[in-house]
Amino acid sequence: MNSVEPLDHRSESDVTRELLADARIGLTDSPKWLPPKWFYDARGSELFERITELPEYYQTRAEYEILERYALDIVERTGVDTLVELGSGSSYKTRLLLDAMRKHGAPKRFVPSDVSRSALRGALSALSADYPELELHGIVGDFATTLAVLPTGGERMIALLGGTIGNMPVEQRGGFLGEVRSSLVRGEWFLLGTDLVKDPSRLCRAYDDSAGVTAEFNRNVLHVLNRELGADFPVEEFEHRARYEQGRERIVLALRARRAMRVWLRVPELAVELARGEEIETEMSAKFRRGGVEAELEAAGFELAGWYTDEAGDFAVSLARA
Ligand code: AVJ
Repeated sequence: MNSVEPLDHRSESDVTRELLADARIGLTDSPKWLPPKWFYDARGSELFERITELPEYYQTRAEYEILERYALDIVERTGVDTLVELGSGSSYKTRLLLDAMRKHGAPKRFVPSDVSRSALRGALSALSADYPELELHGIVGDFATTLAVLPTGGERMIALLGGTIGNMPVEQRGGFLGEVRSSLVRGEWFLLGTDLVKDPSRLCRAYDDSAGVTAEFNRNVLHVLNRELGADFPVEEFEHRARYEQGRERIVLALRARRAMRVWLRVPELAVELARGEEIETEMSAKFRRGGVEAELEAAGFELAGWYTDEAGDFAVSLARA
């Protein structure tokens, strides 16, 4: 029997403590920064879903196109019947993999995991209606939490789609990929979505859309801090910034204070001073090339078994064998 209630090993106070620790480290650093996983409360996850539909944000459509064309090939080559998705969100694109698994044989189990409980519940209830034969097992948590409680058994594949790996600083990616590799046994599979290096002006537009949805998404992290940590960020006094760092081939999102201010985080007391024009960096989104993805996968003990791109060459899905 499937449950739309995901497993949540975290207590509310664990989450608050972790957010506070992150805020303490990031907001006392120079430049100031916050980890992107805190964007995704219920509202942040909804705003992200709206981003995926924006005309400027090509990534989700490109990855959908890839999976539409190659999901069956991927499933046939791997023979997987158990899919674990990290950062699953709505799991909308993942349905293409589940559909291919149905065509090929039968999907046994799907394990979506996300930091947003509300996004995960929404995905689970839609999936349980449309895939009644599928064993569903949702996990609320970040990547580390999920990898630590990964179900065993079946022919498994771990998927990290949407280009989310680009959020990790390059120094962290090796460690993360190593953890994915060591949670799998030899011969199991990893499917990785990566946004590709392209014209910087298209990249900037994808992260600074004309409807202002990305700006709202970016500012949402301050609403999260205000609510969860009793902070008093004047959210509207922050300007959304998106720039492309050519040398590092990554987009950086930041929130820029329109005026000097002192912000209080009251659990426990922490005062943060911002100068007029000072930025808080809220997200990195690295862009990739085939050679780099292949080298990083190999360094972690994977073998690149498939490289799939959309027609325009905007996005890639890599199939890697442990
Ligand atoms: C969900 C991490 C893939 O980096 O493009 C979209 C998040 N941020 N617009 C990305 C995001 C601003 C997105 N990922």
